[in-house]
Amino acid sequence: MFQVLHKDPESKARCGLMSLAHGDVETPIFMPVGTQGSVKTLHPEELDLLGSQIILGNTYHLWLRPGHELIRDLGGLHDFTTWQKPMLTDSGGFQVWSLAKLRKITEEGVRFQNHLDGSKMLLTPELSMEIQASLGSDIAMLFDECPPYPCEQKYAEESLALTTRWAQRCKDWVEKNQPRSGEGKQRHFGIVQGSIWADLREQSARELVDIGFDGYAVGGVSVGEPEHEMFRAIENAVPFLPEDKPRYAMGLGTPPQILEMISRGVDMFDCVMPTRVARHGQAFTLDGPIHIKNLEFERDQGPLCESAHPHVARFSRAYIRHLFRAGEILALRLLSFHNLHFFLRLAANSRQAIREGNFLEFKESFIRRYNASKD
Ligand code: PRF
Repeated sequence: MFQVLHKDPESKARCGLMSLAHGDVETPIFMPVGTQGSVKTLHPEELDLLGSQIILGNTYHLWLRPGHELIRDLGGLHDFTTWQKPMLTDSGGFQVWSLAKLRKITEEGVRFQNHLDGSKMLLTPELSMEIQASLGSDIAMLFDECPPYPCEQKYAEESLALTTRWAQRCKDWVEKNQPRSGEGKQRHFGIVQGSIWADLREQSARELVDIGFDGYAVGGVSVGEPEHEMFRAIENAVPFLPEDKPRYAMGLGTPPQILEMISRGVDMFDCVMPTRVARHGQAFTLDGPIHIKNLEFERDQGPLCESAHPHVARFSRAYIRHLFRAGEILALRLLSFHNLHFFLRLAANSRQAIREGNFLEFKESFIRRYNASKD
């Protein structure tokens, strides 16, 4: 399902092709986040216009509302949303952790009060896999525990052991209930945990690889740790992951962080940041982020960024600023579109640079310019 096509001679960066049930995905890739089955404010045709190859959905949200059985009965998440390209679903553990109340982790799973109506629920590895099977995503993530940062080494150790036991339970569920093989098959990715400890990251990677999955994610990063710890967590996991399987860093990051991760051998990224900050008036540009509400853009007739897509570049910063200040929904749509374009283009330009053998040069010149106007 995954082929490495080009390797950068100077770093661990690589270009690959992932073949999924709903189509092929070129890596490195950025995946727009569509938590509730919608990438906020955008029409699927706009996602196509942006060249999105794969988007994300969330087990936790879709299970609570409208329910995975309803989505299954209506033909699965692709038919329900009309997005017919690949989709990846996160397993729910991380979202229970960030959204639900009164969470309690036990061997069985996570008990919590749901954030919509307060009712008591239990999410287990088996149920997470069952929900993701009903949604029919191309890639289902395993049910893991993401330890908080900071946490004691002993906690990280026990949490990791639990994540490995849960990974085995996920695998057992899949083998028993999804014997289907071949092209249309749902793929399953393990999630490496272990917080900031090198030996735990190695142990986690080795244990997951022993169980055997279609791809591997590094979780438990971008949870409040300093940036160098985040890079170290990736460096400590990647050497123990197979070359010929995709690697995914969950919930990352700023544009420079994404480039740093690509140079460390990561193939896949997702992050709510481009769409979330868009709704607060922030736009990404090659010279770093700008806040469109600022007075300095009142009479700015230039486009948001010289690299903006024509869909957005036709409008001046002055006009978008006006829309934003006037509370016009178009402003949120244009900024969301623009920011996703920026991240998708970053991935596409990285692929091209890797193919041409000059990725490190591309990364360094991008970061230099992006950070130049910081101070
Ligand atoms: N686990 C899962 N989803 C995630 C994370 C994780 O550790 C993170 C952490 N950055 C984001 N999303 N299942």
